[in-house]
Amino acid sequence: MSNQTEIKKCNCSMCEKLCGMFVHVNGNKIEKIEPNKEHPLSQGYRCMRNRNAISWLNLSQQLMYPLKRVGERGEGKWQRISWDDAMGEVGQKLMKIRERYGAEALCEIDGTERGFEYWPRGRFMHLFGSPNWVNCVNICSGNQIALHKMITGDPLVFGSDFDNSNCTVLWGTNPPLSWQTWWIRMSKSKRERGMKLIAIDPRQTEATEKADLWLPLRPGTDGALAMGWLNIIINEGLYDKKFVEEWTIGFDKLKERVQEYPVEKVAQITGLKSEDIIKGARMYAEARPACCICYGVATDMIGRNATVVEHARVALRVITGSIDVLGGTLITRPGEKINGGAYITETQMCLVDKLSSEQRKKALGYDTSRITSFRSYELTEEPIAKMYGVPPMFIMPVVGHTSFLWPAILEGKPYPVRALICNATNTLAWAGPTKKIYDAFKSPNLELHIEYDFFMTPSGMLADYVFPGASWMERVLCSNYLDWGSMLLGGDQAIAPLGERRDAYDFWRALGRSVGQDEYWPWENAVEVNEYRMKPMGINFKQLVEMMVVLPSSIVPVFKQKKYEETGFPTRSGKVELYSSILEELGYDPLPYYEEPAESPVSTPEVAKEYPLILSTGGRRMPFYHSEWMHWGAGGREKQPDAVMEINTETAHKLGINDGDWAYIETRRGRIKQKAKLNPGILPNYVLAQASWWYPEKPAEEPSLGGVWDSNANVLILDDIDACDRLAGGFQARALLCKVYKA
Ligand SMILES: Nc1nc2c(c(=O)[nH]1)N[C@H]1C(S)=C(S)[C@@H](COP(=O)(O)OP(=O)(O)OC[C@H]3O[C@@H](n4cnc5c(=O)[nH]c(N)nc54)[C@H](O)[C@@H]3O)O[C@H]1N2
Ligand SMILES: Nc1nc2c(c(=O)[nH]1)N[C@H]1C(S)=C(S)[C@@H](COP(=O)(O)OP(=O)(O)OC[C@H]3O[C@@H](n4cnc5c(=O)[nH]c(N)nc54)[C@H](O)[C@@H]3O)O[C@H]1N2
Ligand code: SF4
Ligand SMILES: [Mo]
Repeated sequence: MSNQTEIKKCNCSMCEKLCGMFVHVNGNKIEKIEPNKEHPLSQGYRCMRNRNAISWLNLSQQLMYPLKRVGERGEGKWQRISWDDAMGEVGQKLMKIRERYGAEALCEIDGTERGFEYWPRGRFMHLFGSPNWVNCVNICSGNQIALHKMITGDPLVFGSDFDNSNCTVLWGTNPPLSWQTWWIRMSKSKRERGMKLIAIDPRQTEATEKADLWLPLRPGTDGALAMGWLNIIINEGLYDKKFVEEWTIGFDKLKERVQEYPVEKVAQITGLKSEDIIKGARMYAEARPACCICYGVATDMIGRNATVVEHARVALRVITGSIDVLGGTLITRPGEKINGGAYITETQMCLVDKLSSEQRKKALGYDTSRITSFRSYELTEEPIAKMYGVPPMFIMPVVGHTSFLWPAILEGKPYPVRALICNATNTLAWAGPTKKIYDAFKSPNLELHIEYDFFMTPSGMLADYVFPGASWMERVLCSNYLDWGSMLLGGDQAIAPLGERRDAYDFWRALGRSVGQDEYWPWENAVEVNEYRMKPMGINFKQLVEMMVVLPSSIVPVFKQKKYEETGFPTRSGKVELYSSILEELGYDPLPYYEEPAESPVSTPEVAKEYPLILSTGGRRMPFYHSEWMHWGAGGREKQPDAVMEINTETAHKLGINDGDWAYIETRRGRIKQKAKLNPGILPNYVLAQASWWYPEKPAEEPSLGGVWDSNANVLILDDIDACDRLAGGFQARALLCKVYKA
């Protein structure tokens, strides 16, 4: 067999799109990778990251075996250790910590849901007894999902149907660089069907250039714009009266609320022209019901008002009757039967019920960021479970927030956190402010810090143990997109893991067994457990890989629209709650509203005197993926060696900065250096910096820590609890105040 090339059907997970690939394998070597044109989701798409996948896998910096720290944290001294020995030591420490401080003293951190499966982590944590998962999703879509579930019962966030839409709104997103597969579909709809495109972004991009209408608003004022659109659509009678009457509650109260946002006031807040605001509202509503608002991450990071913006946008979707219809926002429901049986969902695999109500209440941020707490999960759970027959998606809506974690480690408040397991996430790069995290990672109070990654990252440099992960080429995939809907996606493993790398199932199973959870991890490997999950559908893993994606009868052969006409909505009232009874019960405003960011030219004019520019961090660039692709030799740094910030051409010239110059960006929290890219189409007082930047070629020890202080925009962000998203706790990383000067 060894000299024969085999072609494996796999899914790339170098980002969350999971594009289908054919991987040509000889022995345990990958010869080439080709995009799979027959894959129903990606249809032959591949990006630059995937084109460089083989060189990426061959990077000498890929971790091959577990490492244990021997010097001080950050000294860069490591020794190789076997998985068994390392897990044995870790298990002992975890059990001691639990005995002394309680199970909640362990916190798990994770990032973009790499591999698109969360149940092994949930299962481990719930069996261990800790409610503390901290995750980037409360600044990235998880907050929106939690909110949607309260208002409509369904996680609408990724359901935009660009293929049939007549008007798509890009609200704080630039899909040509972030969601290329969506952008291809949008561009096709525009070209072939004349779909209208509206882009809401303070910066000119490829997307705003293609748009029929571009609204360059002042960063952070999105909530005011959304309230203004609601005002116009309601007062001009452009909404779907029948749907509103039959399927919503609270419309009259919403109507009253939006009167506080006349267009002139909104124009004044956002800096947009009244006629453009009106034009946008009409363009969107007149396309109903085939109109959709695409997911964008920008507003999730504006702090205080973040999730409330989405509350207003849900209302925009609802009053136009554009949910659960083609061209609007599609709803698919987990737990639906495929081949006569439903597979076991992630939430079911998580064993949420094993976590006592007493432990649930201890979750960090339980009383503060209440929509992403167990309390709100429980309030939404019953009607959803009743309708679907399975509990709702778990992970996204129930996450702790970083702002509460660092004090728990440093000061033991509200209780001590003594151990961290960081799963596929480079916390020192994605979260902030970097100094706070650094202090927590260095603290003697932190008795155990584990990282599980492909590489030694700046976060790993401060850990006690670093475990090597298997990449998409070295593991299988079985995902239903985190319990989003009822589709199931399967992909093969191309090669056996290199060195001693392990997939997530093996990693979490080993951890579970190290603390006595053996009976809950009976499956030997990921394929076995996937077959267990699929058994009710009557197919095995090999068949799933052959089929690539299995869809339930409601989406095949045609998407079944307006399912609510038969079932109602899975909310407590059975209707869409424009006036949210759950938000009210949680002590929040049941209706959407606008609030200025904690730091802005309006709320802190005295700060603006010294820091006159508005800073957003994190605009996506290819091929970078958060803190990934910084290694030379993988095809990223060759293309763009340094971090880039975009600034208005005239503004830059006034500051004596030319294109390509190094410039400092400074906020009240600190300063970093990035290279200026002049853009004549960006608002004159607005700067967009790349986030999560580090330099793998710099020393992997203190004080450099892979250059994590030099250009990483998370040095600059704001995470005072009062500045964070009131509903979900996300920190403020966009619409901050800064100054820029030549380096
Ligand atoms: N200032 C600012 N901060 C931001 C953002 C912003 O726009 N501005 N964006 C936020 C958003 S939207 C997100 S989603 C987060 C992203 O946050 P994260 O997803 O945590 O991203 P990274 O910091 O790059 O860390 C990912 C790490 O996981 C490793 N990895 C990748 N895949 C796998 C895998 O399959 N297995 C294992 N074991 N390891 C893997 C990578 O090598 C990398 O070191 O960042 C957030 N932070
Ligand atoms: N290449 C690449 N692709 C990615 C990722 C990656 O790291 N690299 N990350 C993935 C992930 S996890 C996510 S969440 C998505 C995010 O991808 P997108 O949603 O496209 O988000 P960004 O590119 O960060 O920002 C989009 C735009 O928001 C604008 N913006 C900044 N502040 C504001 C504001 O206050 N209001 C408004 N309306 N706009 C503002 C910026 O100018 C920018 O053009 O990308 C995914 N795709
Ligand atoms: S990295 Fe590129 S090819 Fe891979 S899943 Fe993402 S978009 Fe698709
Ligand atoms: Mo994200």
